[in-house]
Amino acid sequence: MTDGKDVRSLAEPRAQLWQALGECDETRAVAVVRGALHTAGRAPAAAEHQQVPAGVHLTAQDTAAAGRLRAAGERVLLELIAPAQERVGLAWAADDITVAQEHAATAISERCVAAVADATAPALAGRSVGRVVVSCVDGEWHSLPARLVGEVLRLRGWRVDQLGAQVPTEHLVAYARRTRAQAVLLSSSIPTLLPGAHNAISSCQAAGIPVLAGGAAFGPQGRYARLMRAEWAKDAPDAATLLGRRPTPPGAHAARLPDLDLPHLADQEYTMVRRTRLQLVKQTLADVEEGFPETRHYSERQLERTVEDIDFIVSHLATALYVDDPDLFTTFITWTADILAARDIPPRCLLPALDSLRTQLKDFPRAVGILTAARGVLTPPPAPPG
Ligand code: B12
Repeated sequence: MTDGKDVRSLAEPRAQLWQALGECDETRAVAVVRGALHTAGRAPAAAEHQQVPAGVHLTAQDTAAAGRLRAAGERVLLELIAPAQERVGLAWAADDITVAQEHAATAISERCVAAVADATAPALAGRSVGRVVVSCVDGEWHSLPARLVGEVLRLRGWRVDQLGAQVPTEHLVAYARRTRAQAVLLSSSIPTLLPGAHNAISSCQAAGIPVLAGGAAFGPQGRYARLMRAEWAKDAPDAATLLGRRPTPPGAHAARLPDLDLPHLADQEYTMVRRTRLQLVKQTLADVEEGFPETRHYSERQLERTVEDIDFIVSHLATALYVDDPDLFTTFITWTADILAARDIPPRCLLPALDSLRTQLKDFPRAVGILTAARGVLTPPPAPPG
């Protein structure tokens, strides 16, 4: 990290990249990234006193220069491209950009990551401290976070096999075994995929392969990864440190049943909610139409969206039951309420759905507790007078 006075600060490229993403200008975005690499990769003395002429490339023959180029690549990935992507997410959530603009910006970010990989390739020659697989959980489309992590590890000397988005667990395990990977780095951004992540973790471990989990889905400080007995890293540098300690491969054994890590699953609440999901969604839609008469005039598309939203609510409820954490659901409801508010839809429209589910699941104490907590988030007590 640098302060504002550092001549190699990325503040200016950050603003330029954001502008290029907003204008969907891929050529400009890549030029900004290349320029930032060049600036960040300069030796401090050179950066302070000299102008390095454009077109002069640092090569791997110069060890110090190669080291600087790798460090610059890491900074550009984590301090320039990653924050831009996070800002894209915030802009979408605030309804400042459309889904199409968000897709376009992400495609450009992917191109920027590739530009860093190309530019830093000469600084890597001959170095490999080991081999790892980086993969998304089955069903996970957010491949860019995993890609960023993999690229940083590559810059730190690891040979990285990037498997990308939504990798079926059996294929992940087979691949990691075949390549004798020292670890699988598992990425997930969407909490509803946690049961699948758990399966991937225990299947890899059963095959004797250590797992390092990361990404927003694993919760604050990776609390759900730990629940599933995986190591967790908050970011790529953290992952590199953990990998450097050479995690001990677990002995090969049969994959664990989820209940072994999560004894609360014995109450069957998660299983029942998962199994009756379609019925729950159908009844909730009927109750929402009852409690929120505007929905009766919805177009087919609006109705489809409402069904998707209810399905997302039920899936998050099931996941909160899986990890036995009401916070997972209340965080999701707060997020949904913010998304709705930014689109001038009153968050209270979620209440009929929560109430319907609470009635349908009245015999499931953990589910009722979670839904009640979420209701409390949407209906905070009135502020005391004065
Ligand atoms: C781009 C994007 C997409 C793209 C993904 C394209 C791609 N190729 O990656 C598309 C359009 C496909 C998409 C789809 C969806 N998305 Co989206 N998406 C995003 C967005 C804007 C950027 C993701 C990103 O690249 N982030 C940048 C990286 C750098 O941040 P990061 O994820 O935190 O990763 C860092 C660390 O967490 C860590 N890390 C990550 N993985 C790992 C792994 C290991 C091993 C380690 C050590 C570390 C590590 O290192 C990373 C680098 O520093 C985010 C917003 C955001 N804030 O991230 C939303 C976001 C993640 N998406 C969201 C949602 C809801 C969805 C959809 C459900 C939308 C929908 N209704 O269809 C779908 C889900 C599809 C699915 N099944 O996966 C929400 C999730 C909210 C939530 N709590 O669930 C977010 C947060 C948007 C928002 N602002 O609300 N999305």
